[in-house]
Amino acid sequence: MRFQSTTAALLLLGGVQAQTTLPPPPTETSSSETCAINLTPSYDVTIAKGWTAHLLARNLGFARSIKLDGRGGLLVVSAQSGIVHLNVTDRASTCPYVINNITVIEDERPLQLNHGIELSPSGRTLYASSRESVWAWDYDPSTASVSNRREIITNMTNTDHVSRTLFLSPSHPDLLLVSRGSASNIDPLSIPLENGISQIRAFNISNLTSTSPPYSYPSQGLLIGSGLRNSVGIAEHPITGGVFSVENNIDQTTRLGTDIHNENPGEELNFHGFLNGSLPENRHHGYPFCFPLYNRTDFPDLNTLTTGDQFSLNQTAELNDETCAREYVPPRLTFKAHMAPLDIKFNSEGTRAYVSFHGSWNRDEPEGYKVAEVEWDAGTGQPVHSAKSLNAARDLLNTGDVHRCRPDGIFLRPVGLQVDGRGRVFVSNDYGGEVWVLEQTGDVEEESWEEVNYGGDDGNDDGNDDGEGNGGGNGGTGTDDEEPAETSNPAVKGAGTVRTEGWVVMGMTIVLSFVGGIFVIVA
Ligand SMILES: *[C@@H]1O[C@H](CO)[C@@H](O)[C@H](O)[C@H]1NC(C)=O
Ligand SMILES: *[C@@H]1O[C@H](CO)[C@@H](O)[C@H](O)[C@H]1NC(C)=O
Ligand SMILES: *[C@@H]1O[C@H](CO)[C@@H](O)[C@H](O)[C@H]1NC(C)=O
Ligand SMILES: *[C@@H]1O[C@H](CO)[C@@H](O)[C@H](O)[C@H]1NC(C)=O
Ligand SMILES: *[C@@H]1O[C@H](CO)[C@@H](O)[C@H](O)[C@H]1NC(C)=O
Ligand SMILES: *[C@@H]1O[C@H](CO)[C@@H](O)[C@H](O)[C@H]1NC(C)=O
Ligand SMILES: *[C@@H]1O[C@H](CO)[C@@H](O)[C@H](O)[C@H]1NC(C)=O
Ligand SMILES: *[C@@H]1O[C@H](CO)[C@@H](O)[C@H](O)[C@H]1NC(C)=O
Ligand SMILES: [Ca+2]
Ligand SMILES: [Ca+2]
Repeated sequence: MRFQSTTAALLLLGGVQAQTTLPPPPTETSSSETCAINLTPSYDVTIAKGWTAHLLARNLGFARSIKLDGRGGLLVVSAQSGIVHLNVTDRASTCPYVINNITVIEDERPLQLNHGIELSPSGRTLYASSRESVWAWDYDPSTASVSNRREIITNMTNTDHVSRTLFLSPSHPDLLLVSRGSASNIDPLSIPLENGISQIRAFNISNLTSTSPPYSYPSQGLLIGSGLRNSVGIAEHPITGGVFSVENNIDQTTRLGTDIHNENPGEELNFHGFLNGSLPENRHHGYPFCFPLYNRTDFPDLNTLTTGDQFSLNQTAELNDETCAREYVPPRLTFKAHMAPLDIKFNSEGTRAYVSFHGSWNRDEPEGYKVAEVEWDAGTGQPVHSAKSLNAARDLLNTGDVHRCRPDGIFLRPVGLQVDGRGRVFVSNDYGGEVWVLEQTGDVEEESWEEVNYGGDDGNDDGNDDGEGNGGGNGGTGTDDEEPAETSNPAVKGAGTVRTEGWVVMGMTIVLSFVGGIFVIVA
């Protein structure tokens, strides 16, 4: 097969990046055949070995967050059009399909729902959000209908980042967490905490009555985290109750006057403590002052910084890398720049989190456009990989060829995630107006993967990780990650395939590890 020699060369030259740019080996496996479901994707995807993927639904408009209602319904927020209920059932096999759909909420002013959705633990109260407000309804899952609309949180309007993610804590269901992003790339309005910008706040919804006035976001609620540019995904670890979020970092970045935007700063996974009263004293995560390093190559004034350390754009007496380290909470994990994480959900065992990466626009070589898994330690409730890891996110579902992710085509831009009782992962795709379902077929054991990082302070990494070159162009669409921009779905072009990806080259499994500044290939 023609991939083999190039693949081996990439591994030798490319170090860690080779792993994400390997062309998938062609295989016969197509989950749509296994499932006998006739929705064929219009673009190629690859799915990790041991998993299957199939397209569950399409024609969903700009599909953002999704929510299983516990009674067979999958609720989908479609920005600018409302909420749809997909009645999902299994055939004789475990293959889910949609029996019928019902429009639950037709969008209209003043709603303008654009991203967030939640359900109370009873499944009887539905929450959804717009740029300005959070709304609540009584919800009947047997008829997929709503009544008694009320506005419960307001005063959230700003430009630029307009999604307001909703997260109802399973361990503390009287608290609704709401994330609000910044009004610009580096937003000075986020500095005064009382502006309520670039924050996650929690609102007590248990004492709301039908006549309660809405909470005002900036001045009420409990501050869970600040200095969070745009933390679109929020999740709670199912065993320990630790709260985590994933953050979309700044674009067009310079440091000491040098352009560093392609590779830095990284995207963040932040840890917020526990809702049982054990929130950390310091809840400021750095924005708009400090940002985490991902890639050390050619980084100006690197000193001892390594992946996960937060740096400042300039070094002044008031604000410098030391201030960053001293004053602000660093991320728990850092991901490759501009992948745009939009959601995070745990499996029920707490051994793994799934993260949707919407995909980049602000880098020459496109990244993201995938669903990845991050390994967790169920007992400690923390990721297995250290904060220095370069490869904490492992690919699960990928766009076949990220270079083809252009505004004139339909492709995979994952947004919302849900995990059902069987451990299946539902994924929405706003640019395709679709929902995918991923399922681990059980023929691979849970395996952890060796962490790759820069090791000690040898300062000698550059020669090992620059084997890729910079082809490609702008893989993005000009609308960032997070932004539910208005979009018209372009025409479907051709049929795609689902291929299974395995790290099998010439019959050997390739494992990359990093030892003392040198990449070693272990077969
Ligand atoms: C909803 O059902 C109608 C038929 O009743 C169908 O035309 C439409 O494509 C369906 N929408 C989705 C998103 O499945
Ligand atoms: C979903 O489909 C099942 C089986 O046809 C039906 O009994 C149920 O009422 C449907 N649910 C909704 C909300 O339409
Ligand atoms: C929410 O408010 C109710 C009623 O005032 C109170 O009993 C409960 O402790 C509050 N929850 C939190 C997490 O503060
Ligand atoms: C609910 O209780 C919390 C305290 O737990 C309080 O801060 C909040 O204002 C109350 N909300 C309403 C609507 O009474
Ligand atoms: C919104 O905030 C303003 C002050 O910034 C305040 O005067 C107003 O009452 C708030 N609105 C609501 C509905 O709480
Ligand atoms: C909250 O939960 C964490 C994790 O279980 C625990 O370490 C902490 O002591 C708890 N805090 C309180 C105030 O109960
Ligand atoms: C950093 O310094 C440069 C040159 O002095 C200046 O143009 C730029 O505005 C500064 N950036 C920040 C974020 O302070
Ligand atoms: C770091 O950036 C260089 C290009 O400047 C690239 O070749 C290399 O693969 C990157 N390393 C990682 C770990 O992404
Ligand atoms: Ca940060
Ligand atoms: Ca970005």
